[in-house]
Amino acid sequence: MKILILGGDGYFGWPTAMHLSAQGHQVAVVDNYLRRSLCREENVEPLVEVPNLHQRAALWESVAGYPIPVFIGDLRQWETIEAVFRQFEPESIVHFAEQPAAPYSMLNRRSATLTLRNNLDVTANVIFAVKQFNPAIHIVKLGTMGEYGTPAIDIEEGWLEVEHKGRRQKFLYPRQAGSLYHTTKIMDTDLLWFYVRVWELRVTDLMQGPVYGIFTQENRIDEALCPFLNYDELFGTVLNRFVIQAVADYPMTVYGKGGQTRGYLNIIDTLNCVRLALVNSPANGELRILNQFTETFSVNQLAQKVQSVARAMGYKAKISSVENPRKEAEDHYYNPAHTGLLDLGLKPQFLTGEVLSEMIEFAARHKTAIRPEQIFRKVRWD
Ligand code: USQ
Repeated sequence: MKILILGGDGYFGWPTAMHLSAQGHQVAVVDNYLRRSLCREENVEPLVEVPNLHQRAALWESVAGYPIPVFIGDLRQWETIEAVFRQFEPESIVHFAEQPAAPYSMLNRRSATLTLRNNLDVTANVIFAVKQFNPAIHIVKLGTMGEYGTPAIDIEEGWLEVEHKGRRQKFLYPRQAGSLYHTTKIMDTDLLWFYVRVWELRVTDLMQGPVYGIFTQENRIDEALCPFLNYDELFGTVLNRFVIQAVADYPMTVYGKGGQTRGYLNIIDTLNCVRLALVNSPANGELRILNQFTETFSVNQLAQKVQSVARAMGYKAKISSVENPRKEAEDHYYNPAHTGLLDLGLKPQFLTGEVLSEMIEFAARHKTAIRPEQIFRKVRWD
């Protein structure tokens, strides 16, 4: 399959590109290095410097033998997306090309409008390009479990059958996000659903939970192939942050009561889920929604897991409760369905002590690069 990965430089983009090319697909990547430039602007660098896309593609071809063409450009510009579609002629698109961080979207007015414009403009351009160049293209779009929020009823997989005054209809499951970033993902879903109805596009929306991890099957050959590992408050996800904090002897920053519960997954499973979605595509005129996570944990449970493994490795691994800079429920019901990807064949990689100790070892190898001042800067939702 010819697969075009939008946002190919990111935490998921590059590992997905290697994974799909190693499975025999023809893969190309596009990126404008937005994530890198936002990190530089905000002075929050990933733990390890990552080579640029051209360098990573050359390294991957030299060690694994698979070429990955690289396009550098801004997908908000029609000329960019048009040129890439004409040259590569994709059969499937994996759309990761978004500003991915909730705290960044809540930083100030500029970061908010950048998030809105970037995320919606790129999604709209993808839709228009697919319609113009090949409406049979399967769009696999990265959404988020955060679209649903934390309702007091069970979360279904994308849709809810509603009975009202004796009549029934299926609707998109009610969504109420907890940040502007998450709200742009709701808007993406609405845009895609609209164009699925009017233009009969073929779309999978993957509602992913927070991801952790660094290693995949493909990047163990050379550390230069590993993805960004952000541990700062803006771009780092919670478990990756806790691992670095434990190694840096920085008390783990549990926000508020720590009862916030989410559906988590290993980065290896992100790649498996995207591949399974691609090889089992929906029909034209279908918006398929899959909840993409493997286990639910509260923030307290995550901190305790990191603490127990890190202590066995000789770290103090203290946990501290800090005032929650976000506006979110800290003690809530959470029971989301997630059978769709298991039915497609997903074999989950669970959060074991071994997975955690490997992450801790990686962080320890790069301990001198950890900058404690970027761990907590209190980006408040209010
Ligand atoms: N949290 C802490 N301490 C920290 C950092 C986070 O207690 O130091 C808490 C947060 O308040 C939140 C939970 O941990 O309740 C998860 O936070 P996170 O930063 O790992 O995840 P989030 O901001 O929700 O966003 C991440 C990704 C985003 C993805 C989302 C999936 O950055 O791209 O869409 O996870 S989900 O959370 O299911 O919406």
